[in-house]
Amino acid sequence: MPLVSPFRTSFGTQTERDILLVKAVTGHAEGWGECVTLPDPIYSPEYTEGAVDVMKRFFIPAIAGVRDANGVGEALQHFKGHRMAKAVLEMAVLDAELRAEGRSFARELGGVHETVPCGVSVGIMDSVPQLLDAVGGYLDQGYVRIKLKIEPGWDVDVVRAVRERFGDDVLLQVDANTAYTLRDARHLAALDAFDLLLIEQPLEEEDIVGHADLAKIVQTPICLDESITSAQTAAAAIRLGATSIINIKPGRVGGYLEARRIHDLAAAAGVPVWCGGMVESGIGRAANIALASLPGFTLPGDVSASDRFYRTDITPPFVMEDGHLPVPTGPGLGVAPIPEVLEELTTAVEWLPV
Ligand code: SMG
Ligand code: MG
Repeated sequence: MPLVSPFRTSFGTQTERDILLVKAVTGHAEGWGECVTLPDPIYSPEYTEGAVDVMKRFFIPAIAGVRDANGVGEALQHFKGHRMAKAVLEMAVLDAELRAEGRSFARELGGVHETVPCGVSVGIMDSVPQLLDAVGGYLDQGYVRIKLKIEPGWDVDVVRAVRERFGDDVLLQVDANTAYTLRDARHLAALDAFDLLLIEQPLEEEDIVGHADLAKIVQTPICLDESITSAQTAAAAIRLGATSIINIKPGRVGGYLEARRIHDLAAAAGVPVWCGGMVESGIGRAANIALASLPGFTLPGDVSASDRFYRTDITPPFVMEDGHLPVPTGPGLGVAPIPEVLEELTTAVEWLPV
């Protein structure tokens, strides 16, 4: 799926999204899952062809006979890692299960809101004026929170320019996607002047202690993304003082059920969470919106309208109203791919009987 404009982060530029969808066909219903891997292992160690391989070779045979989505997690637990691949299988089975029972994702997960506020993630650009135009455009559309991607050379001055142009009331945060080291601590502390909601994942994924050290130097709250791969790592990061806010991405943590566990433990620890995004199509977006409707999601997520990334979505598009998106209420995800659109975009199909 072509993106409406290039999306640049500290780890690369995307101009299109190559999406792996999984359709689970049970005796009772069909369910959809969207895998959030990228084609290359540059955001996480996983990558799309690797996810396909591990699913075919190990995961799909292992889930033969499971009764429900909980069973998927249990059947795959003894396999290490590959959480995005696990997540998409669980998601597709959960969708099928919920559709058969007439329950929505939001209801199943414990959602409490009918709409969720929309934040938008704004990529690194060629120039500051270009970025200011983009941010202005998103604010005009009604986005209630802006996230700026940063990297060395595109950080303090850029944030200052956005504050100067749009004022102090805009909810603003930054995401480094691991682009810094502890040696940059003083430099990152210069961001404290701009009243940011948070700095997302400044240091390497595995550097939990480094984030705890950084949190003592920088006043802006540290929010981990890449580092949080499970409820266990979330609990450890909170306990060590490495993160005071958590970005929950269901794919990264192995699925929506683990995402809910992180939500629950964060709430118990008084740690706010928000829902991250992986440039999902309407399938993944629907489930993310449902997750974002849980009570502990007290900050706007990277939950944007379909047209933030796609001119044509594969589901009926999610359209923002007043800075919010409606939480789907229909059975399961509440949306499914539009057959003709899906067919036109499909490059390969494989049917794997379990
Ligand atoms: O879906 O709105 C979105 C993208 C949000 O910035 C976003 N995601 O590190 O949080 C992140 C990045 C990863 C993007 S990789 C596709
Ligand atoms: Mg991030």
